[in-house]
Amino acid sequence: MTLSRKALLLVGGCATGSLTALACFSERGAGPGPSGAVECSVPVSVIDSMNVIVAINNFAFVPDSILIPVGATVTWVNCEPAIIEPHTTTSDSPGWASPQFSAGERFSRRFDAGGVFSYHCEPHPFMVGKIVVQ
Ligand SMILES: [Cu+2]
Repeated sequence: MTLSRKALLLVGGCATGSLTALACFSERGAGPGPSGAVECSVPVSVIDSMNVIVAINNFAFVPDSILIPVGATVTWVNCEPAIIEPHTTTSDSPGWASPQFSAGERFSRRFDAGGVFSYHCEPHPFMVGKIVVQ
């Protein structure tokens, strides 16, 4: 019992800190990736049913489309190398607009209503994504 409780606490910790989240990514790693892949190259990490990570990597949201339950929180983690300029996550319709965040940083938003939410990166309009909340 003690062991499983500790494991649960660790999982919870993954949702609360960007550095921890990155560590979780590599722990859960998808095995060997393409050479030059950044540390958190796992496309998405469902920490629990209410916490989902979208990676920003190579000027793309990965995955670019996700389905989440109402009330879930999406955390975008900038997985780019440090030399890459910062990104944003900005809803196409009024909704949310993150500040620019650099490599290793993150931005979270909770989705309390159902719907389809398209978003983009402000400095790089070709970076687009979609969140379906059901
Ligand atoms: Cu961008």
